[in-house]
Amino acid sequence: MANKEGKGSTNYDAVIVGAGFAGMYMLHRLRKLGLNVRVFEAGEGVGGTWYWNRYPGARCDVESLEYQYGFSDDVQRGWTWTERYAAQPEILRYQNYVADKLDLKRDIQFSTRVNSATYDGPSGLWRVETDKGDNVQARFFIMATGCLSAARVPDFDGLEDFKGKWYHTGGWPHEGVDFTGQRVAVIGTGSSGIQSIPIIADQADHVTVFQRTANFTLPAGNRPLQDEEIQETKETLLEKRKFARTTPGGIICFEYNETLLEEMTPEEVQHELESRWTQGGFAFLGAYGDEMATDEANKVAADFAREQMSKRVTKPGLAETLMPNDHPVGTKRLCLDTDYLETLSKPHVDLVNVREHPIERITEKGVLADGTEYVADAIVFATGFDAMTGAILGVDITGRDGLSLRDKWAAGPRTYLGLGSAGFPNLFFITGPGSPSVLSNMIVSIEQHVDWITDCISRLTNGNIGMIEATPEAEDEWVEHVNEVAGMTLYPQANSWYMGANVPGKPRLFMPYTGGVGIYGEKLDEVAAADYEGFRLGA
Ligand code: N01
Repeated sequence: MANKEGKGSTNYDAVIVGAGFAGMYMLHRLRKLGLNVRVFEAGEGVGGTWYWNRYPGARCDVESLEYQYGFSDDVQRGWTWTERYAAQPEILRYQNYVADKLDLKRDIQFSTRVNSATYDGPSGLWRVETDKGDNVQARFFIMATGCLSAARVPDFDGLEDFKGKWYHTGGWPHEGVDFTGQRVAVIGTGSSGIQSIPIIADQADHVTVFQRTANFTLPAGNRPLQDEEIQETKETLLEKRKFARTTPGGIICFEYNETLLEEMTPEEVQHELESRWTQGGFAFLGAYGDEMATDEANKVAADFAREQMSKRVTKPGLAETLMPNDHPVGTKRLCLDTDYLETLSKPHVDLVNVREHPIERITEKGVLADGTEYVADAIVFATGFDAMTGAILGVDITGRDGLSLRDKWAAGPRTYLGLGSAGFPNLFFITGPGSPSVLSNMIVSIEQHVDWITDCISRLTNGNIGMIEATPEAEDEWVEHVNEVAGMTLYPQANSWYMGANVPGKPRLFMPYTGGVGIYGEKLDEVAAADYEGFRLGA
């Protein structure tokens, strides 16, 4: 199937958009099939999320021994992590190590953004156009654009008047920013704000933090890794990854307790909450089986979390503003921090609650909220992303019979298994909406999808089958199932980016699949074993 014209031709077997973890592994697998592949990447290097998010304090919230590829013993043995939670520079170095080891960069065209992709029915090819004037064709078109890659600065009036410098955490300058001696305004208290504020406050003369929603945060407990645990992982990683794929979150450093709250004694509950809080990370959301399912059970964990958080706040009167009380714990992404709450108690850091009185505008000198102008030399927008659909719909995708994906998804994303969408033949999403994705260890979910897509393309190629497309019926059923399962959890209660709630006008629906990586993987296997049931295979 490889294109006879070879590299440099405008015809490819597959075009992949994005060279983060997903695009890199997809490229590797398709090349192994003998396909001629082109990857387009907007950044100047590989890395995706970890290429763009260079803000101070950027760190993964999944442990590094698990947040790495698990498909090659050779690759994993050649890399040694240094910290329990790797910082962004180390993860980016790792990605470059993998890209070089597998010689991936020769098939990646950097500094190139894909503008549009149009399916041509008669030829069965996708025509892909980029901002650098490329116009290429490919049988398979694969979106490896990540779930949190369309950075969003809210539409504040007056930003163009601001005389200082401003930054978004998701597009941080590569040379870094030195805030020494400055007054800095930080807008947003999600993971990015909570990670960056302590480091910014270490440098700046004064920091004003604008908080719209107080978030649950727990100490990350970061530390250097010990030689023994590194070695143990090297010996067992590939085996452990098989097991990770059977778990709800693709993470094995903790287990979800399936016992319901009412079946436990108060002492047992306290023990579970305490030990998981101390462990740090998402273990806290698995203290008992109904923690994310009922308000009553969740409240016990939320009260515990608030109590622990309060202990860390020493500035008089501050704790009340910092206590999250408008959403169940875990329904907005849990934050892991290092010294966040302690930092807010420092004399040169002020917290402004903009929940009741939203930011009115940006002025020449700073930020205006509730009639007060907060003067700043620099503004940091830690305001998040148009999550899960933003990067996909950032490309103007047109499928069969002129169907626009933007139109089709106007009321919310519709996919079959998060992998494909009816009306868009041979288009695959890696960790698309409707798959576990952001509720899991992303690399486990990426590998799950890439392996499935590779097997699928191999089946098509070997069977001389030109086309695969989700059927509308299978898609309708899957969308309904995703909604139904989300409805069995507390997740839809929060105004979160999982729900699209952070983007004005975006349809509100819970986008990831809450059924878990293991159950979802069984479904993927069944579909493939039934010769891609729910998809139409054609000439
Ligand atoms: O973005 P967010 P993020 N006025 O959307 C506020 C992953 N990640 O970049 O909550 C005032 O969570 C907004 O307020 P509200 C991780 O999955 C992981 O921090 O919408 N405030 C919120 O406080 C994470 O969840 C890591 O009311 C406004 C903040 O901006 C995801 O990326 C590190 C506003 C945005 O928080 C996104 O995190 C970083 C407005 N107009 C990110 N608009 C780790 O691995 C928005 N906000 C640890």
